[in-house]
Amino acid sequence: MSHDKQRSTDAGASSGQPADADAEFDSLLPGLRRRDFVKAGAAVGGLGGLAGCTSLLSDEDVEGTASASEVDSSVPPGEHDEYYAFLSGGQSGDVRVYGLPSMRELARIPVFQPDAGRGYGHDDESRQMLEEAGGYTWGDTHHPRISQTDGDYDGRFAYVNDKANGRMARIDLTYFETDAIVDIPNQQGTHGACAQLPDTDLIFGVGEFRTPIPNDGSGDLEDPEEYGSVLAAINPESMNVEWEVLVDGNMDNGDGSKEGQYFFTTGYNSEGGVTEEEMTRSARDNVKAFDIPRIEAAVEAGDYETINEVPVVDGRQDSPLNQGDEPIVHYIPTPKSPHGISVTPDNQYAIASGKLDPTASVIDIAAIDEVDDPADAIVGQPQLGLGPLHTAYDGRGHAYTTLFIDSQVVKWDIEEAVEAEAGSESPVIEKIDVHYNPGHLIAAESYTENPAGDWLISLNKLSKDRFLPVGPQHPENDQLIYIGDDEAGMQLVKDSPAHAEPHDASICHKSKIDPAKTYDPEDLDLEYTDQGEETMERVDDDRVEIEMYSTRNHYGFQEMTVREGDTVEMQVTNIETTSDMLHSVAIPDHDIHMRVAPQETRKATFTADEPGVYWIYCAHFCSALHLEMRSRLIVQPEE
Ligand code: CUK
Ligand code: CUA
Repeated sequence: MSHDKQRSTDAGASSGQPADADAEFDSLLPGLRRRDFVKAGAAVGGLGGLAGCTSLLSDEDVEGTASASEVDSSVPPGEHDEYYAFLSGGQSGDVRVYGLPSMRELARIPVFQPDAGRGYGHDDESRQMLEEAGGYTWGDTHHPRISQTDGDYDGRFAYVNDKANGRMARIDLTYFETDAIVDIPNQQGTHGACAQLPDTDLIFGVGEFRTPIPNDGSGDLEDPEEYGSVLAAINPESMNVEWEVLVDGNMDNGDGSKEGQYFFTTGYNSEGGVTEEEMTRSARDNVKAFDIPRIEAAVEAGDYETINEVPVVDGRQDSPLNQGDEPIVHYIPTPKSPHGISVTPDNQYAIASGKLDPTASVIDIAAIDEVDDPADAIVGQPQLGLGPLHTAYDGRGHAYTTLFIDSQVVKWDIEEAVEAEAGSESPVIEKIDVHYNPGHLIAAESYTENPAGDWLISLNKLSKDRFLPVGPQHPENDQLIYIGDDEAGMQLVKDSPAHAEPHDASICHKSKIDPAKTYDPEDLDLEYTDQGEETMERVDDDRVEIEMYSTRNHYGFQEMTVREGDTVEMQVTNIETTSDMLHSVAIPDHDIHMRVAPQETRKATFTADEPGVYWIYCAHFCSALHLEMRSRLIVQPEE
């Protein structure tokens, strides 16, 4: 692979970007070099203080700098996209599915929040799942990751974290629906989420917030010295937490090495502080490299304490398990508060982005166990720009890193970063402006051993002036960038407004996912009720069980009569075999919208507590007689 550094200027100019970003920066802050600004900014509170960098320009002054790209990203009506992109929904608690490159939103999969559009949280099964997972009405999804086999996507499951309530969920990619949620003991703020590769043997939840462990009020709540955070290893089939490792400091993001040995996390607040000032006092933090086989050996040997029924292994720096030359957790010192971490497709390096430092740290994975001083495992530290957050790969030896403060994506050469002096800008190939302040970025199949190398999405936190104004809450802006042509450089292709608030994504080729067109009744626990098999039975003084079917354009019963105060268990099978022929059971004044897709059976239990007549109807527009698809629920008053 070769590149021409001169091109960085050319490519920048052709996309309308200032050729010399330094000069632009200097003109904004006369007399202050951008590097000095980093130091000054970090000293006064870091990212928070710097986040307004683009705000130095008023909204009116911010102009779209990239001209329309020549790259064809059109997907004609009726044709399919090449890729599925799974984006987290942040505080909306869902996972969105985009088609790429069209950026059309194909689905929203509710995960941690009820969603009437899919009847999620409206039938007994999903309601019970949400209830058992804590009963919260929202979650904060950040990192959706697709299961892999042999280092490639297998299209079976996606996993996603809930930062708000310390949970991990699994999405079944046959049906594109959430099928399991685990409430992780001893962990608050489950942030990073990733699998043990290459075969998804474990799912890791990275605990961000430090709390007393157990956090049940039994210890000293005031003393931060008593707080800790844990890495949780979850069985991907049972979704049980198998073990946890207690560490020093907060953890942030995570990624697994490609051959199963290590799991990496970034961290901040190695100081153990509780205020912003205390958390950013030290100039150094660390990346933790968890040695999974050694941790499992410690669990096997009984070297743990059981807390809330989970074996917790002590991985703090002063733990006996970390003395000697076979530590279970390597603490690799980096500049303060590294944020994103991702392993290169060839498994050579783990790259941690600096956040409060303008560099990324390139960790040589093979060296981790060889070096005496963990710091020596860092073999490259290219200077990338302001606020580097996350890094993705094209499989051609390039890394792409978001620069939150500079509002740019920087493309750089990994091997050149290893060869160059620490702090050198020479590995930088080019930068492209994004709009504005990007968090994650993700390249197609970047988390696998073979990235596709064509498309990249920059998940920008601010959209400012890019769209028609819709009030004070602006949409986020997911920008599509073409990275398939190293000669032409990165090309901005389109803007795509997004509901709050995607953080990370996984992009998978369509050939690797095989969604079902209808349900297989064998996959469901509830029994299928065919036409002619419908039953309505009073099983108790105050309990009625109904099993019926639905089809165009009626339900198994035209009317159902119960008594005030009855508990009604209503089970419905959609007996349609035609794909896309959905029905639903909407019950006015009972807060129920039960969706039934073709060959699906669902059940909802409710109390008929108000006498009267309720028109049950189908809310999915199914045919010309859709409005006539109704049934009377008659609730007779108590005598
Ligand atoms: S995090 Cu949000 S931009 Cu949760 Cu991976 Cu970095
Ligand atoms: Cu069935 Cu509308």
